[in-house]
Formats: sequence, C-alpha cells, structure tokens
Amino acid sequence: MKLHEINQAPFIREMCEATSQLWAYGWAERNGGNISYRLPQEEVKYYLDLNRVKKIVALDFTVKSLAGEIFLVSGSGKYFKNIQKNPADSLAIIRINTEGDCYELLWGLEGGDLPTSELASHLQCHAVRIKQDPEHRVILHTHATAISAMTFIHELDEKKFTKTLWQMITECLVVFPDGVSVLPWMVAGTSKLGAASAEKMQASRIVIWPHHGIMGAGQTMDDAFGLVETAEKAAKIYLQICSTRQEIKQQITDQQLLALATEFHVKPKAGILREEGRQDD
Ligand code: 2HA
Ligand code: ZN
Repeated sequence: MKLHEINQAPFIREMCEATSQLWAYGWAERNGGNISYRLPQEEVKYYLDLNRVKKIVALDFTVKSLAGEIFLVSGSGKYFKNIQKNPADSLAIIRINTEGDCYELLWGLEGGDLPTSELASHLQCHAVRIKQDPEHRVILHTHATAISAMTFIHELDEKKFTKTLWQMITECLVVFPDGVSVLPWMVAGTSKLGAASAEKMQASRIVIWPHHGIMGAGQTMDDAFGLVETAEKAAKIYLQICSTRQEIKQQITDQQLLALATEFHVKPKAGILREEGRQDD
C-alpha cells in the first residue's frame, strides 16, 4: 500500500494547531505542557508501516490494558511554539507492547529525543479514561495561568474548588458536571504523579496539579482543549473578582445550578450542591 504524507494526517495537523494555540494563550512557556492522542490503527496505517519499529524503550511502570494501543505524543523538552515547524522532530508515534511495559517508537523524534516527561501520567490516565469511556482519546496537560494562580489563594478541597468554578460561568456545570479533582503538590514527571492523576481520573476529566497546571481528558482534541479552556476561563473570572476586593453581591445559587443540570441532562458530581437548593451560607 502506498503511504500518504504523514504531515498531512488530520491527527498531526490537530496536534500542531493545539500546541500552537496553547503557546499563543501563554500556557506553554518554554517546553511546558504535553499532549497525547490515542490513534486507531485503521487511521495510522494510511501514513505509516506499522511493522517498522524504530526503537523499543522500557517504561518504569506497566499499563497492560493499553497493550497494542498507538499514541501520538509530544516530545520531552520540545517547545509547543515550535512543533508546527517540524512535527517529525517534536512529536512521536508510539505503540505499547503486548506486555504493557515498553513502548515501540514508530515515527518521529528524529533528533533522538524522548516522549514527554509526563508519559507516565498520560498513559495511566488513558488506561483509566478508556475504562470509563471507550471513545476517550486525548490527554492534554498545560500550564494554564489562572488555574495555577487560583491554587495559591483558593482552598484545595476539590469539592469547594469545583463549586467555585461552577459558579463562575453558567456553562461550567454543563461542560464538567464531573467536577475537577485536585492533587496535593507533587514532583513533576514521576510515575507517582501519574498514578495519583489516573486515580483521580476515575471520577473526573480534569485534574489540577497545584502550582503547576491542569490535565484534561477528552474524546477529541477539541473536547479536551475546550474542557481546559472552560475551567481556565472560570478561574480567570474568579481571580478578577478577587482582585477587585469587592464583596460578592449576587451569584448563581445551588438551586439555579440544579435547574441548569436538569435542563441539560447532566448529573452534577455528588456532594457539592445542596439538593434542597438552599442558598449558600
Ligand atoms: O515540561 O509540563 O510537567 C513539561 C511539563 C512537565
Ligand atoms: Zn507541566
């Protein structure tokens, strides 16, 4: 079969667009942020010979449930600003081996670099999200400014954090009814952070890493991107309110949020809204 030019593949173009936009937003300074995109074999086979493995590299964790899965991932140390200029140098297509303890490099990282330093988090989160939703495909990590800033002044209790975000923009509850999870501060790039993030992703598609950034999961690049954008916009409004040092005079009540959930057929994460719909204390 004649292979098509991979730089024209929709998944490469989407990755280039997303990384450029994240940089343009100011959330991807230097080499900050990383993305992984699960690709169906039927899609990749038009662009790559799947029998040609360039390199096999051991993982320091095992993700048996991802055996045979193919991912497009950003490379370690790569600047999102530059990915679109040379995708083959900045990105990688990897396949998890049958034991789930190695990845096979199929394409990319032509300068000999490694996949994202957060590969452990990405793969462990994918494993969890696929169990929750077979259509799941994207994990996106970025240094979203307002979310990070909010982790310095807001309590890190995830129910309170979720509620504050839901109250900032009417659509937040509709976009992330599963709320946000918040981890304690942890060392970046470790499989411990990966395991903790994955554990949180059982219950929500957004995991906040305090004083660092955000991780979002989605069925498509737009879905994951839109999720992160929405949480970030809400955090921005929160910070703007705080910076006015004015007392809040009115806000969306629990009852109104519940009415919204009914209208949009979403189930708000339990334990956050008062079912009887009384006003906040
Ligand atoms: O530098 O964002 O979390 C890449 C990162 C690490
Ligand atoms: Zn980061």
